[in-house]
Order: sequence, then C-alpha cells, then structure tokens
Amino acid sequence: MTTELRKDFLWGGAVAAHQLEGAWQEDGKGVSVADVMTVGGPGKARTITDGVVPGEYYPNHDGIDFYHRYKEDIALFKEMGFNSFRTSIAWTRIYPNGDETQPNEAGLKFYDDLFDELLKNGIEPVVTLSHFELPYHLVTEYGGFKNRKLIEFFVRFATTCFERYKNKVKYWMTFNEINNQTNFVDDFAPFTNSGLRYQPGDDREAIMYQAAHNELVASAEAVQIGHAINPALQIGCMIAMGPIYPYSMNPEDVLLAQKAMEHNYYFADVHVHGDYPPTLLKYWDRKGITPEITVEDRQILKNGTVDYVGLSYYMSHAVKKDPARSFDDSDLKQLVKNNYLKASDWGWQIDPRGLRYALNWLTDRYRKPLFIVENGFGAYDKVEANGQIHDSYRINYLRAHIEQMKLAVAEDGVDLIGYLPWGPIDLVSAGTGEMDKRYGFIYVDKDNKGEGTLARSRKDSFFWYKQVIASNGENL
Ligand code: P53
Repeated sequence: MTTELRKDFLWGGAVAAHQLEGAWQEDGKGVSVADVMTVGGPGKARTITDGVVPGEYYPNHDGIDFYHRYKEDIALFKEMGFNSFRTSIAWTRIYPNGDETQPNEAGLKFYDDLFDELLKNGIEPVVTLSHFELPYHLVTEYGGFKNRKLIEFFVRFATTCFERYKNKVKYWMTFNEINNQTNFVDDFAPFTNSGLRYQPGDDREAIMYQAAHNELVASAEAVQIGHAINPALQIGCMIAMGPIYPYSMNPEDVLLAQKAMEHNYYFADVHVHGDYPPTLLKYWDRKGITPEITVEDRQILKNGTVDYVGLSYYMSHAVKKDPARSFDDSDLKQLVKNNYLKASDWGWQIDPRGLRYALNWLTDRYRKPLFIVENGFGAYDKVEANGQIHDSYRINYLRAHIEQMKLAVAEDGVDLIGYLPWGPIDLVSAGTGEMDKRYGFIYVDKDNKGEGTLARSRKDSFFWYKQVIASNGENL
C-alpha cells in the first residue's frame, strides 16, 4: 500500500517550552503557572502552590536545561531526519508578568536564536503560543482568563510573536489543548489552560465557559492579526482528541457518547465555524449558564476562523449511561473502562484505531487540513548496563498509530499536514511533573527528584524513527 502522504509531509516531534527549557528565571523570564506546580505520580495530582514556596521541588524550573543545550539536542533531531519541530514560546519570556506594554528583548532574542538554529539544520519550527504557561501574575492580579482583560494581553503577546517571527515560522497554534478544561472538576486543567483558581462556592462550570470564551475570542483576534501581518501564515487551533465511544449498542449509551463528544469538542466548532453550536446554547439555557458574549465578540469569532485543526491523540474513552444520571451530567462521571484495550502504566488506554477514527471524525465535521501535533507513549525506561535502552513498547505503540494514520490518509482521504510525536526527547510530564514518564527517542538522565547528569542518549526507538522518516512512513 502506498501511503499517499504529502511529499512535504512534516515529520518531527513536539514539546512545550515549560516542559524542557528550564532557566525559569533567566534573561528576565517571569513566573508562569508551570512554575508553581510540584510533582505528582500515576493517579496523584500535582499540587498547585500559592506562588513559589521555598523547600518545594518544582520540576519545570530546570526542565532538561534545553535553554542551554538546544544546539546539542537539535543536532540529534537532525540526525533522526526531522524536517519540523513543534515548541511553544514561553509567554513569560516575552511578557514576564503578562500585562506589560513592551516586550522583553532578551526573551525574543532567545527564540530568534532557537528558530535560526532549527532552520539552519533544515528543521521548520511549528509554534504554539499558549501551552500551559500563562504568566502567574495574570492569575494573582486578574483571576486568569475569566477576566476579559486577558484577551488584550494575549493578543499583544501573539502580535509581538507574529511580527518578530513572521518570516521564520509558518505554522502556528493559539491555545494548546483548549478543551482539557472540559474537566473543570479537577483543578489541573482550568489552571493550566486558563489560570483559574477556584474558590469554594464557585460555579466552576460557568467560570470555565467564560474563560474558554475569552480564549476563543483572543484566538480569533490573533488569527486575523497574524493573517494581516503575513497572509502566508497558517494559524490553527489545538484540540486534545480522545474520542468517546458508547459502551454498547444501547441507544442510551450512543446518545450519551454523542453528547459527551459535543461537550468536549465544541471548542473546535467555534474555532473552525466561528460560532457556538446550537446544542451547547440549549445546554447553557438549561443550566442557567450565561457567559458574557458581546455582539463584537461574535463578529470576531466569525472573522477569525482557523486554517487547520491541530490535535493531540493519546487514547480513547468510553461512556455508559447511568440510569440515575442525565445526559447533561458530566460525562466524566459516566466513563467506563474499555475491555478491548490495554492501558499504559498511567491508565491511558492504547487504541491505534481510535486515531483513524479521530481523524475521520474531525474531517467529517470540519473539512480542514489536520495536523497531528502530539501522539506518544509515556513509559518507564530501563537503562541496560551497556547504556542501551530497548524501548520496543514505544516502537510498537508508534508503529501501530502511524499505520492507522496512513490508512486515514490513503483509504479515507484525510488531508494531513504532518505527524509530530510528543516529547522526542524526555521531558517533564505536564500531567504529573514526573521525568520518569518518558516519551523520548532520546533519553535524558534525570529522575523524578531532579537528580541525574542530564546526559542525552539514543534509545532503540531513535534508530527506528529515523528509518520511518527516511522512508516517508513506508518502513515501519
Ligand atoms: P503527560 C491530559 C490528557 C491528554 C494530554 O501528557 C495531555 C493531558 C495533560 O496532562 O497533555 C498533553 O505529560 C499536553 C502536553 C503533555 C502531553 O499531552 O501528562 O499537550 O503538554 O505533556 C502528555 O504525560
């Protein structure tokens, strides 16, 4: 079977600034939301502290020191044959507190140097503007994205980045996994997506919808400004895509799965179509949720639709209708284990066909080019006495997902820009803060406590991925 992947298909990897750069206070960088989160573990949430507390360990502060070692790391990416690399611009390097009117030149210079180094090595940078690294000052002074003032701050940051890097970066994304906050029950996603700190008695759901609305407006404004600065820029949204299956053929399960999908992915509807889907408006009515949405906002949403849909894909989910609950009840409470699937050590269900399903679902609904900007297998790695790392489990996961991705293109006609697996070099886990939940083709000698030499080494998957790229996905 020919893959029919585009000739210029983008192969590479994806990271976020806060998960690998370190240098959290260097060259004028401000404190971000990632700088106040400690380490958790499988099933154990990270603690969000009130500011940086002495004596606590914050893994993002030093990351894997990419800030000082990026040349060495890029050389390894080049050796694997990457033609693209996704990272984010740490907002706090450019606007340390978020509400300044003038950017920090030292921060801008760092990304000039980084992008130049990538381009020099034939690697195209792909950039996320907001990837879980909001300035912490915007949390304490403004309450995060529930405050409309943040629209202006984000748009200023985005404009600065578009102007500065308009000739170096073509592919952009506005908000990483904007839909994670659909889980507003836990503290993690509302904080990392939107800088929300809930107080007892808050209507968590209503506040989340307001924050998400403000982000959608900020994103749409940024899209318009980016296109005005350089019409060739491709500006996308970024959705965490974990399809939700019905547990059974029982129509109750099927309808619940549909409702759950609508709730999780309405964000993409707004990004792509420029307005809210009717089912969500009715849901808000029933729940008495009344976000402030101005006439001007509606116009901005309409005029700032995205060029493509970026997605992460790690796993799928399933729901079973509980007779005691309604279709409006958070689908999180009606999630069930899928007996057809195995899971990672962190409980993430492994489902390669779910990727094909996801690509088809998004294409059916949006008819936009898609870009897989995250996929991967977080696992414990064992370093052998001779230093080798035999990560066949990671190769198996990636191979099976690439096979399904190819089927989606060759048999289903999905228009796919590229495939950028998560964490090509080991980095700090977003969800748990661990180093030992590893995704990399490149091993980094550092553990959950922050100990290690930071030395880099090639895992078996490094050589495997190199051959995948060299053959444009033929040789799996
Ligand atoms: P970690 C939850 C569910 C799916 C993807 O995640 C998620 C999350 C948040 O943990 O995050 C994305 O590191 C995110 C990356 C993150 C990656 O997936 O928890 O965009 O920043 O590192 C993997 O294993």
